[in-house]
Amino acid sequence: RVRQRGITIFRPIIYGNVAVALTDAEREVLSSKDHTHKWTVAVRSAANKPDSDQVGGADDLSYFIKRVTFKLHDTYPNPTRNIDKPPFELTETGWGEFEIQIRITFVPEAGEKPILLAHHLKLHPWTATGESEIPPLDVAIKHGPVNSWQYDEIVFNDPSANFLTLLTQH
Ligand code: SLL
Repeated sequence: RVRQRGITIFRPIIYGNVAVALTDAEREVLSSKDHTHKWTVAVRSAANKPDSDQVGGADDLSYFIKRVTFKLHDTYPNPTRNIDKPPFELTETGWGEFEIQIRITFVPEAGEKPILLAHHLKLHPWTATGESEIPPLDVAIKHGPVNSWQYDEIVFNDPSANFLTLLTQH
């Protein structure tokens, strides 16, 4: 395949999680009564355009991303979760924070190896009580959703001609 020597192209992303503390009523209906939070981990486009979140819209990374794999803590059943279409996100419930391994697999035309990212799942508003202990649930519920996101750029060096065309057409 023909590589475009000397060309570097990148796509900005954000990855991370949002988490909310569950109320007693919400916990009641769960199969795992020890779960305290509902959270969503996601990889999204950081290209700031209107119409995001729409499949096929500006936030749709599927023109160059084929699959996002979220590897959860081993306490979860089937901890390796593959997401094969946008939005590249996963929602779960749980009780603890842990490191999520994120593997991004590109479309075959890219001829690029998958990349690995790591995200520390954040559930607790650690500063809400000004202490290093896990804030009590009532404090967490009052605090509202906890967000933890990182900006990054996926960099492609010497992309193939096909892939370069595909990237620049979006
Ligand atoms: C801790 N190192 O000890 C962390 C591990 C694991 C969290 C946290 C779900 C488990 C299930 C879950 O929240 N695991 O569904 O049984 O704090």
